[in-house]
Amino acid sequence: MAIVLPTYNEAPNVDGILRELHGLFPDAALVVVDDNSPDGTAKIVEGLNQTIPGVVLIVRQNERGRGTAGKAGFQKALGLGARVIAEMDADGSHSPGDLPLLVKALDSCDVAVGSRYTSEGGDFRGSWGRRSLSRASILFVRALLGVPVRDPNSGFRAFKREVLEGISLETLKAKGPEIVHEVLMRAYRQGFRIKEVPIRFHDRRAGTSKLTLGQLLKSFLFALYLRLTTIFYRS
Ligand SMILES: Nc1nc2c(ncn2[C@@H]2O[C@H](COP(=O)(O)OP(=O)(O)O)[C@@H](O)[C@H]2O)c(=O)[nH]1
Ligand SMILES: [Mg+2]
Repeated sequence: MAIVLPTYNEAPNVDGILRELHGLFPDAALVVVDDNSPDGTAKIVEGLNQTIPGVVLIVRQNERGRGTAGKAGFQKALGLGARVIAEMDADGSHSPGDLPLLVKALDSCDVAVGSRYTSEGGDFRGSWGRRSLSRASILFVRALLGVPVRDPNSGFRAFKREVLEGISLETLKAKGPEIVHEVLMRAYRQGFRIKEVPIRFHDRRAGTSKLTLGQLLKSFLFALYLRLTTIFYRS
């Protein structure tokens, strides 16, 4: 198993997350993809190599983006031979404790999506504005993508290896966080079985979000683009 964690300025958070993950999955490779964060995230991860042998660090010097970082992590995980590959944020929003359920769900599906909008899951962030923005954006994204999941924005997911091998990672277009939509849509259209698993989504432990309004708008446009490509593809 491999767990992919894209990081940008997660120095205060990354150590705790990696230790928790190692405690839960001692044999897993923990693939951190850092875009040369100015706050020294990579140095901290490097230091952890001593105590957690499964830590694999990729530092990208000249590239920046949640999307391309996630893709690089997936490719590394496949190269390591992992049968199950998970992805999650490294800021504490995603709880390592929710991951065992996601992995277990793969017994009866190919992609397990960690979902806030399930009866036992939830969005526990303090800001009403952020919770509402997520709810609103999801209505829009869900309608465009046409994928029957309640939380298509989720970046907390587990995949069987075959899924990542089957969706042509090298041709993914998304550079930023909108990659979660592109991967989900490709998996769905390839006929892979998708299930949702409850997760409890929290405020990041420390630091600030890298999601900008511009990025949010870009992800709407990108969802629209994804929709158009499917219409074009069908005709
Ligand atoms: N490598 C890399 N990771 C990123 C980048 N932007 C965000 N991330 C990571 O992706 C995860 C989610 O980003 P975050 O800023 O928390 O976005 P939010 O949860 O939507 O507010 C975190 O682990 C970030 O460190 C980036 O440009 N490069
Ligand atoms: Mg976050």
